[in-house]
Amino acid sequence: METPTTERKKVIFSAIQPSGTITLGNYLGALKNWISLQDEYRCIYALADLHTITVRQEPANFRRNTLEAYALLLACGIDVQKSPFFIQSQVCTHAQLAWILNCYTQFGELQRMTQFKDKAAKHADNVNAGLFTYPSLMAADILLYQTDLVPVGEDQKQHLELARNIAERFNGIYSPTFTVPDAYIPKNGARVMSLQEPARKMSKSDENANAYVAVLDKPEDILRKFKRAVTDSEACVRRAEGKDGINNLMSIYACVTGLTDEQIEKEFEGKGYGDFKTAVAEAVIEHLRPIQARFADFIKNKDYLEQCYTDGAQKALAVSARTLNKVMKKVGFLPKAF
Ligand code: ATP
Ligand code: LTN
Repeated sequence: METPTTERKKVIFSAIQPSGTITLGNYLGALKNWISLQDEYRCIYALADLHTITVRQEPANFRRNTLEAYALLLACGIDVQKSPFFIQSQVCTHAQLAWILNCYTQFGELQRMTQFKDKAAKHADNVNAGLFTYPSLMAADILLYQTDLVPVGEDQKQHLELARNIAERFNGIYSPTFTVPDAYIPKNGARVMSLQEPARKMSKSDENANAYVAVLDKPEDILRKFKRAVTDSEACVRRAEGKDGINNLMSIYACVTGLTDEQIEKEFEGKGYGDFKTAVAEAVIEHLRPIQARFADFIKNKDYLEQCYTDGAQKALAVSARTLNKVMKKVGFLPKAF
């Protein structure tokens, strides 16, 4: 009797911007999950560098950030043998489909995006059209790969909803063309908060470097940042409403040690915040140490990095060109004869 062995793995696509130094928030909230999904799913990952220029970048910095982010993600555990990992600007189908999708996206829909409103307020001197149409490019990224699931944090859910609407609209006008993607909300995802203002999320573009821990921060800087973390005056390590700082440190500690809240509360019973902060810092330092060591190796080997992102781009182009060709045919563009 035949056994069904070739069931299609679900496709996962996600991307991160090389807009600065990757933080513990990005790692615990997003990247750690990307790594663990690689066996069960067909994963495709990208650095969304076309998105990054919606905020002005200094060219040399931008180039360095992109290469470093690529090396760091490899160091975190993206396995390019399993998961194509590419740089968005090197795969021309993304900008091409984004233009087409712009013509199937309503002005009013884009106007409702909260990230646009936030970023427009933050960069009032440069509210460019790219910042406004950013969600159609993100929709193109996702839809080009017939993606089933998109692992993202809370902050990207609205953009994903728009991508679904665009896909459904296009499929409705023509015929089924795009898979309609779902958000993938990881079971053990973490929302890491700022160490200085624990009611706000940890963000790599925070002006205050004490508010975030970068994955590549030196051990002494990690220790100092945790020691300065804003907490409360109760001096009791327990999770409770209104204890944003301690709740955040407990979540970080739980994520890197695998302990439960009860186990953590027991471990620090009768101890002060000083001991707890040091323990969190040390656990984070140990967790990041092997990643930092692998990063140091990768970043020295530019030829290897180039080989990986070139291979990733070629694989991504082959898959995405199929979708783009279908779309162009359906819209009615005259086929190329070359
Ligand atoms: P920026 O400050 O430039 O907006 P960011 O640090 O918010 O950047 P993004 O590049 O927008 O990071 O996000 C990359 C991924 O990391 C996304 O999936 C996002 O949901 C996730 N992420 C970002 N910040 C956090 C956080 N503090 N906690 C958990 N996940 C996060
Ligand atoms: N907008 C995302 C990065 C991003 C993305 C994507 C995430 C660009 N394209 C496609 C998931 C799928 C961000 O800023 N975090």
